Amino acid sequence: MPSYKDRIQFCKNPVGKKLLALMTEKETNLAFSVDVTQTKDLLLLADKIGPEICILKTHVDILEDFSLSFIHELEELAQKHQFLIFEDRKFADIGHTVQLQYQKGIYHIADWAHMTNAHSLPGPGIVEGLREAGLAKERGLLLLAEMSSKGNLLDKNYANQTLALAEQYPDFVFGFIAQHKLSDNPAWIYLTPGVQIEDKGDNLGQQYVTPEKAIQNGSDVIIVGRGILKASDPVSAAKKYREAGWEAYLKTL
Ligand code: 5BU
Repeated sequence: MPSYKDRIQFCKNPVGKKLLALMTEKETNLAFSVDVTQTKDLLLLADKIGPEICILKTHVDILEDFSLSFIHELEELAQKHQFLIFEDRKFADIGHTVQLQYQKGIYHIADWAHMTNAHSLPGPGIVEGLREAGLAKERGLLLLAEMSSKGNLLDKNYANQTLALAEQYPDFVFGFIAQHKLSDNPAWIYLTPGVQIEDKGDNLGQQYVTPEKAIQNGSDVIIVGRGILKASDPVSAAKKYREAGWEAYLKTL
């Protein structure tokens, strides 16, 4: 496999390029999914875990005290620790509606999230709606090709059709949320959720693979939430995941 650095030239989206460069410089392929409901907890964790990660993944709609000043503080931390912000919004509507959801409402996601994601289910319109709003702000999009949850309906054919959809918009779509690599095109970046060192799952259908397994399956970025959040020492857990992810990557070179 070519290195993250060698793949920058193939990537046509600025966020994808930036991510590969940042991973190379910082030597981390760890994304932290900071699924907490209070902004002060989120900011505290972002400050502590920030040095270990390439991406901080948010679900802003679970925050009970969202505010614009919170976003400003988050942006400052992203600058301070050099990570990208990924709002895991999973858009799933027609182009016109997702464009409004991306730019308007309370969250104004397009204004601060370097990247977000969308289901491919609605077809090209969803990508076009987000792309129209996101390109001018130099944002990037990930398409959901596979999910980690038990019994999900995203089969092989769905993943392949998602890949074909992405291929139409390489200036905006720079990769996938997936459990496996879908193509040999070095431009695509794969982010994998459902990663934990103890690959046990939860009681609501989540299924886990280990960091090594995710990277062996062709993923580039491991996304870890509770493996870090619920650890007695989240910072040392993050360092452990960072090391496991990076070691596994070096073995693929
Ligand atoms: P966990 O605590 O590491 O299980 O959290 C996983 C996160 O990744 C959580 O925010 C989910 O919403 C997200 N996720 C996922 O778990 N599986 C998927 O297939 C997708 C997203 Br897409």
